[in-house]
Amino acid sequence: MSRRIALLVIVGAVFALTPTACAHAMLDRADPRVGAILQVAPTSIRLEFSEGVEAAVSRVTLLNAQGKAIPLGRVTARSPSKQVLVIAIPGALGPGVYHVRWRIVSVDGHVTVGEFPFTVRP
Ligand SMILES: [Cu+2]
Repeated sequence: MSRRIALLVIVGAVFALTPTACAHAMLDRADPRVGAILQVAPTSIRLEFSEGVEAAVSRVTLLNAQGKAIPLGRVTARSPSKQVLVIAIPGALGPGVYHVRWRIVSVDGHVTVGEFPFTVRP
């Protein structure tokens, strides 16, 4: 085997060992929707990810326009595939712009973060 072919074989083996199923958990769908303008204040946040996530170690925060955190319920996983997180909003949200910020750990142990706004209109 020539040296060049040996090198190609090694590179191929490294690619084969990289788990192709490891796509990081990205936000697929959200309720409230990303950028939504709502007439009625939401009472929960539902986040659907592209991969299963570990609810126990995932964080979701809701910030008002002043950057103050709104108290939320516990993060719970809702689907058998663990791709859906639901978080209750116990208090009534007044009119304004809010930001949902998430830091989640997918079942493969990788962390992804993101944020999106929604608006409550009176
Ligand atoms: Cu990953």
